[in-house]
Amino acid sequence: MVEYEIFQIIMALSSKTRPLKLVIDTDPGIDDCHAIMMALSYPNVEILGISIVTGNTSLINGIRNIHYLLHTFNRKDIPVFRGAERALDGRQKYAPHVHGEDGFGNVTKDKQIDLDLLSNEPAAVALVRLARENRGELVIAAIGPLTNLFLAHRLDPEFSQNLKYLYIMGGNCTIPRYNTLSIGIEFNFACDPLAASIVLEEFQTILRIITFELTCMMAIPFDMLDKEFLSLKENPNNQKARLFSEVSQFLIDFSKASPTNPEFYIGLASCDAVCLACVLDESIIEEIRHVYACVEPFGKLASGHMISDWFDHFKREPNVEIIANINKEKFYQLFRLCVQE
Ligand SMILES: [Ca+2]
Repeated sequence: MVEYEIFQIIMALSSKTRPLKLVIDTDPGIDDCHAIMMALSYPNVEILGISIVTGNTSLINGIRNIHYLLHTFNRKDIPVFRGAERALDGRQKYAPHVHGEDGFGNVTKDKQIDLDLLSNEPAAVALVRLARENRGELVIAAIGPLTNLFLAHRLDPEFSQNLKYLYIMGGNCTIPRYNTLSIGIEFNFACDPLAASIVLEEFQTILRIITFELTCMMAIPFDMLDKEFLSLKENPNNQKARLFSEVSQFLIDFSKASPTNPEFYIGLASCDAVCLACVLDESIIEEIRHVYACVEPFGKLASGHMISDWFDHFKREPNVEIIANINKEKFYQLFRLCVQE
């Protein structure tokens, strides 16, 4: 309780400092929903736009989902930008088994949703413009495949230099201590390996990478989820808790039923929420590894695999900051924002 009170004081203090200028680039699936709910609930952040990319679900589903979320929060001030409908190689790789047919746990698929926040400006153009308008200040949280970021970079070679940070939820981790957990290829990088490869190779800004394995280490235990999150939906005034509960159930069921990797599925791994937690409150980061990393762009078996050169075999300057550990208790405190009134 004392810890929580301190957290509240810090939140109040942070609202007095200059707001974080943020754009979220997303493929709105269930963990994207958590991440964005957290950002919308954080006191000192100015969300300049949300750009949509194909990934967990189709582009149109993603656009519908984000409107459903923003309408629930009554946030008509945030523009939504339509991004890439396919990866650079033309593929569309969805994950309906994890996120439901609609990407939001089958909550939005039969609903009439007004797409009133959708801008005419294409996502890549908007990203370039917002980076120019907020030179040196804009932070982008990329929580889907990196297609839109690649396109912005090709439109404007100075795009990445204009950013303060690019946070990426993506990539696998092969730090020796995680070897037993590594799956080798992470979904976002697998969706558009070429875009991921170019972003890591060519971007000239601070790239902070939140790997899949780190997000699994931060899974919310199921008993905590029941007690502190899902039970709050019974309060008729808590619309956030109801949204959280209805959208999350599909992913919870998937996580509980997954027999493939019991080490991961001890709770709800909300990958994108871990990324946004680092964006919103850098103080939760406990360990950063500066390393040269690259992505296999075309491989027959391993396209999208991130290679982190821990032992300097390539003799290249570090180009990324891999977030190797964060404070779990602080992450849980930030995650609770998703359902707090
Ligand atoms: Ca995502």
